Amino acid sequence: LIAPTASPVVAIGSQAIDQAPLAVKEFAIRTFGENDKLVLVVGIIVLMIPISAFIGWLAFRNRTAATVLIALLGVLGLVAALADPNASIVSILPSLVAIVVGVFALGILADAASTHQLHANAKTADDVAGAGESVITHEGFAPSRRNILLGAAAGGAVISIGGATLANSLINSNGALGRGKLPSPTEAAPALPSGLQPDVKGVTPWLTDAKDFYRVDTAITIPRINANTWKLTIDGMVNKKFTMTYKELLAMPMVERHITLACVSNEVGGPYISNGKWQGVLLKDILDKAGVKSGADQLFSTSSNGWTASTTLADVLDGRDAMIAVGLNGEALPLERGFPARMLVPGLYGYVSATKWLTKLEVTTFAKAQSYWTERKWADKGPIFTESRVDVPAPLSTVSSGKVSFAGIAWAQNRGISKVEIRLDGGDWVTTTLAADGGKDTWREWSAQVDLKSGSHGVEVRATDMTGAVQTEARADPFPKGATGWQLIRFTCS
Ligand SMILES: Nc1nc2c(c(=O)[nH]1)N[C@H]1C(S)=C(S)[C@@H](COP(=O)(O)O)O[C@H]1N2
Ligand SMILES: [Mo]
Repeated sequence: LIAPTASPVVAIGSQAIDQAPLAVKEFAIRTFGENDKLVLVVGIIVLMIPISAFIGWLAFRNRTAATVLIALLGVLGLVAALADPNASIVSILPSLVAIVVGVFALGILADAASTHQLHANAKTADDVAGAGESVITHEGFAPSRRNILLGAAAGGAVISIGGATLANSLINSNGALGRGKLPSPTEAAPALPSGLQPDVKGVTPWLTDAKDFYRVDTAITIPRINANTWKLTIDGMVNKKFTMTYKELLAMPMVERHITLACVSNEVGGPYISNGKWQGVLLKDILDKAGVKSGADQLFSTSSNGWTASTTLADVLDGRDAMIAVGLNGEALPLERGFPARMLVPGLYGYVSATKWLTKLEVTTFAKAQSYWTERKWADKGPIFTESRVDVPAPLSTVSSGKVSFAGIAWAQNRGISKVEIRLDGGDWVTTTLAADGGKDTWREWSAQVDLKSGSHGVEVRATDMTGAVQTEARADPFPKGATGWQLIRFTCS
């Protein structure tokens, strides 16, 4: 209730994420997708069960050692909570409370269990009074030692899960202080043409609902920032360092733009891409106010939870709509999207551009500063590759033979899509029909109809961007700079 992000489970989970070896992180993202953090928290709670059982067992043999172990577990949570960049003195409270409760609970449970044992022994010796106890337990009424332990385990699990759920709901509720209606943008988004989506059942909606947006970040608990006290600092290689408040940011000229955001961890054909209508202040306007000194080549952004990103400064200043976004689809940013402000640079993968819960911008050089993922060996620069995906038919589905409908999306943010082709069963490439163009920074939908006989088929897709470059066939994994290759899906015609 006092410091949800300092809950021992949450704090240890956050540290596990930041300290985990790259291979483990990749495995977690690949295997559990957007549930990776839920799996981690459940895993921590499950791991606590055998550890607690061991301490309970130890308590019968060496009460002091067991008490020290319980306290050490709490200290672990305390150290993890203090490692958070936003840690304050209240961050030690949840773990301190956990230590006190843990030590007392151990004492009470171990006493209860050993009293029972005493009675059991005494009974067999037929000398209950000699045990010096005033209450004589009766078989069937007295809790057995096993029941005490099971009860303790169940109670502990209920308390941890309940506590974690409560902490999480406090943190994730969309009520952040100062989150209200945004002023209208100075420059509204360009009017959209009709026909952005082909008329095919199962296509991806062109504009992604805020609640359906993909989410990728290292935050187990979503930062809950009070916009009334939030400040953005701009410093580093600038003529004039300054800080600005949320109110000051909203008072600057604001644009509204449709921009497709994509994650570098997306596999070919994967789901980590979404398209939104963003409202924000152009980064160029902010940097002009500060005056960038020559020699700088990196914009290093920091989030309230310590996460950082390295953005190529030239990309921010080359005229594209790189912005500090404060709104998504006509509303203030939802908390999980980075409220009160996040960065967005069309054409760059999120890990080098889309800092959520933004608190600081530092103009610097690549030689001087390394960010969260580049320290973990991902590429310094993350331009988005020209890519495409098949959404209809679904992989391994069965459709009726005859005229078969195909549809999907293609993207090359900051360049735009000029052509999408599909190829059936390794035959010739066929040009598809492009849906209307929503702008060079958004994905573009495509569709086609092909006559097919019954049996098993495979379809491949490839896009060409507005520079004329064709999507590369070369297969590459997401690490270290994004997956490439043509998607191939198999389906059956009945
Ligand atoms: N503070 C913070 N910002 C972050 C991240 C993060 O882990 N922490 N992840 C980045 C990555 S890798 C991506 S792909 C985008 C995803 O943005 P979304 O979750 O709003 O879709 O956010 C970026 N911004
Ligand atoms: Mo990402």
